Amino acid sequence: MGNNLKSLQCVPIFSTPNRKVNIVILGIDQAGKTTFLYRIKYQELFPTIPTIGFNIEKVKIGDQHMATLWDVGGQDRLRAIWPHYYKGIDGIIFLVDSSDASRLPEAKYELHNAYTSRELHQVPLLVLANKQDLPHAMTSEDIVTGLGLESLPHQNYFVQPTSLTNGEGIEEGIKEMDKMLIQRRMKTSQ
Ligand SMILES: Nc1nc2c(ncn2[C@@H]2O[C@H](COP(=O)(O)OP(=O)(O)OP(=O)(O)O)[C@@H](O)[C@H]2O)c(=O)[nH]1
Ligand SMILES: [Mg+2]
Repeated sequence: MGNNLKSLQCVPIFSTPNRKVNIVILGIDQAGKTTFLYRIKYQELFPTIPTIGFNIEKVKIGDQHMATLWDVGGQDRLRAIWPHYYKGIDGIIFLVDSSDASRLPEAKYELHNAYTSRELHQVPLLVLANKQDLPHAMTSEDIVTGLGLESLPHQNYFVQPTSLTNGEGIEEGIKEMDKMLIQRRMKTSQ
């Protein structure tokens, strides 16, 4: 009996299976959504064409999460389809082209419009201030103000500067999403 107990104690405990989460990647056209999807899936930079419809990949996030990432087309005429991806969503990644201040109001409009859907409330939001490698890229603070993040219906967001071209900030952003997913789960299970 004693021996049996000892050997049981030595068995590694895989008590945290991968948790399945759904994450939708939003942002207006040219922000870098598809580039991001393939960058984190294959750790490579792939040439992209504008997305019509959606792309989908499964990616491990942190130690606990197996994420299904939905990358949807961001062209004006395709944005009406975004709400079809909100059901059962666990996280949002919103990309912005930080080098193009002229389109920030358009991005803000679409982000706030998305938040009129209640499914997105309380869901962690990771904003990627992308294209930091380009001249005059806006800072995280510019993006917080320009997107009006403080006036969203909830305050569970994080802004991460990234360059998908040179890979900067991607890992940090994913780590933050992982953290926010865990925090949300702990909060909802209380
Ligand atoms: N310089 C630079 N270019 C980038 C970066 N990320 C993406 N791009 C480029 O931006 C362009 C648009 O990228 P996509 O990933 O196709 O953009 P998207 O958001 O998926 O666009 P839609 O599918 O039309 O909604 C491509 O030419 C990318 O190579 C970046 O960090 N820096
Ligand atoms: Mg795309």
